[in-house]
Formats: sequence, structure tokens, C-alpha cells
Amino acid sequence: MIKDEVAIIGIGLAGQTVTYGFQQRNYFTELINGSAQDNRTLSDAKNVMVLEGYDGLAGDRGLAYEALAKNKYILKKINEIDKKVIMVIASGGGTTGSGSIPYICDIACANPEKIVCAVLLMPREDESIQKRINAYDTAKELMGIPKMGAIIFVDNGTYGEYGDLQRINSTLINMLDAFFIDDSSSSGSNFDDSEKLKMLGDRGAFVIAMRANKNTENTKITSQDMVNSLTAKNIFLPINSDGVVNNIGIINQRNNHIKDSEIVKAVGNPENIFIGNNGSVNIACASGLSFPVEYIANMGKKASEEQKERINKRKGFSILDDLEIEVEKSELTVQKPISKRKRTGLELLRDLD
Ligand SMILES: Nc1nc2c(ncn2[C@@H]2O[C@H](COP(=O)(O)OP(=O)(O)OP(=O)(O)O)[C@@H](O)[C@H]2O)c(=O)[nH]1
Ligand SMILES: [Mg+2]
Repeated sequence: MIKDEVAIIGIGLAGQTVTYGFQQRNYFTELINGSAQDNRTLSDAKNVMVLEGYDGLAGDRGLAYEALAKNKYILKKINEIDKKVIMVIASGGGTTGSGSIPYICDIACANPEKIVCAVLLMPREDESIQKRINAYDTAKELMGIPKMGAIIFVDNGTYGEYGDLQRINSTLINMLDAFFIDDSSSSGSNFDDSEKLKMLGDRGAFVIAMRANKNTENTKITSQDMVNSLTAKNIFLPINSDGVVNNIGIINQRNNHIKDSEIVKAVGNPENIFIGNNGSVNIACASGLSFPVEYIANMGKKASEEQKERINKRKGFSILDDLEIEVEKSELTVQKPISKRKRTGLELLRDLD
């Protein structure tokens, strides 16, 4: 199993919350946040690193660089993590996590020995303009990191209008944990540790499905069930239908047989197919998928159109200027332009000893 080679880093409230779930299962974890309020919601969590002086970044992702630069001890700690796989988790829609995750990934990627993966928790379609713009920018920045391994795009809109975040978190944690702890072996073939690392190391999107057979023989999970869970009925952003995929991994639960040909038909023809048997559950996963660019581009485009419309409306926003009435300054300021990432985490690394 690769569990002991994995470090999970959670940034911001969402990232921390998911990472805390891994902490409870004895993974090596580090949590990062500036917000005392966020940290209080996870009062039992260990290994919480505080971005001193940054009590929540209130929508401005651009502040993350400065926050990390002023908290070098966090970067040093990330740099010293002695695990092969570094999986960094944050929401795309927030600020602290979404602003910091590209820098933390840059820093982890600076060590060529590491496999760096990201889990990006993407906002629902009906979340605020700022959250969707932040998520677009974060996804773009992560995709732009040359040495990035797998990126998992979680859709927070999965369970309906209000999203059931706890259910999404536990589904995600259960699936990744099953992948990390799988130790099954069989005479015919195994889905071994090096193959799992290969799946995590390859650039592109990653999706996973996990289904357990019921006790009775005739309720076994079928290949079609696995296809549905992998491609449609899941917690991830939809995968593209271009057939681009590097690896497919399958673990058959004891006495079950998922047809790899069915998974290939649904996902695409990969370079590698890794198959294991005698697992405690059925798992199917795919890595090196093309990024969900179209989905994210549409989300960003819609958010920026709404933003334009909002700013246009605000142009007609008039104030009472003859009477001496103080209008709150924040009411008058127009939303700042979207910040572009001009710096990378490598600059932050430069003066670490
Ligand atoms: N999947 C999942 N998403 C969450 C969770 N908590 C919050 N979110 C989502 O995360 C986004 C808000 O980001 P946060 O993680 O709270 O923000 P942050 O990184 O702490 O940054 P600040 O803006 O500085 O507080 C929203 O889109 C929420 O729907 C969680 O436990 N699980
Ligand atoms: Mg927060």
C-alpha cells in the first residue's frame, strides 16, 4: 500500500476539513490557514500551521503570495516533507486555500523526487461571482504548473442545490483512502504500488469510483455500474469525451470481474491498464485525462459576464453629495480586477535555509 508514502496538505477551510478526515485515518497531514474562525471549526485538528497576520483573505487571492512570504516557516515545513506523494487540497472558490495552493504545489514540485497532486473543490454553479472567478483562476494556475501530477476536480454541486459538502468530503476520503490502502494480491495480476504512483504522477485529470458488492452473490457490482460511477454518477467535474487518457486502474473485489474493455469503451484507450484482484471493494480509476477545460471555461465566462453586468449597473450608483452623509467607502469601490499570477512559489523558496 502507498498510504505511508502520502502526505496530505489542506489549505483554507475546505482543504483543512477534508484533510482532517485523512488525519483521523492516520495519514501524514499538514493544515494551513490564517483564519482563527476557520481553525476553531476544527478544534481537534493537529498540525495546524497558521498564516500569521492573515485572518482570512476576504476574496483577494493576490494576498496569498505575501501571506506565504511572511510565513516562511510554513514553506520550510512543506519543503521538508519526507513523503513521496504530496497531495494538496483546497477549495477553488475561497481565498486562502485557492490563492495558496498553486504556490504550495510549485514548492513541492521543485523537488523532482516528489509526485505532486492536487484536489480542487470547485464551487457550485450558483455560488457567488467571486467564488467562480477564483476557482477559474486557481484551476488555470494549477494546470499551468509544468511538473504537476494528477489533479482531481471535485464538483461541490454534486448533491443538489445546497450541496451536501460533508457527504462529498466523506465520499472523496473513502475513495482515495481505499486507493491508498489497497494491498490486494492475486496470482494472475496485481495493481501494485509503482503503478498507483504512476497514476498519481501523470499530468492530467484523475477520477476514481469505488463500489462494494452486497453480500449476496447476485448483487455483484457490474462493469456497467463501475462505468456509471466513473463517468457520470460521481462527485467530479464531468470528464471530456475526447478519449484522452493515460492510465486505467481496476481493482476487482474478491470473486468479481469488472471488464476492462467496458471501462476503455467509456473512457478511452489508455497506454496502461493496471488490474488487481481480491480487493476489499471494487475500484476503477483513470489518470492522465484531458483537463475539464470546457466546463471550467464556461463557468469562468459566465461569472465574468455577470461581473460586467454588475459593474455596469453600479455605474448608475449615485450618492447623496449635498448633504454631509458619510457613505461607507466599501460601498463605493468597484470590484478589483482579477489578479493574474506573475510570481511562482520558486521565488518564495529562494531564501529558505
Ligand atoms: N467540498 C467541500 N467544499 C467546501 C467545504 N467547506 C467549504 N467548501 C467550499 O469552499 C468554498 C469556500 O472556500 P473556503 O475553503 O471556506 O475558503 P478559504 O480557503 O478558507 O479562504 P477565505 O476566503 O480566506 O476564508 C465554497 O465554494 C464552499 O462551498 C468542505 O468541507 N468541503
Ligand atoms: Mg477561510
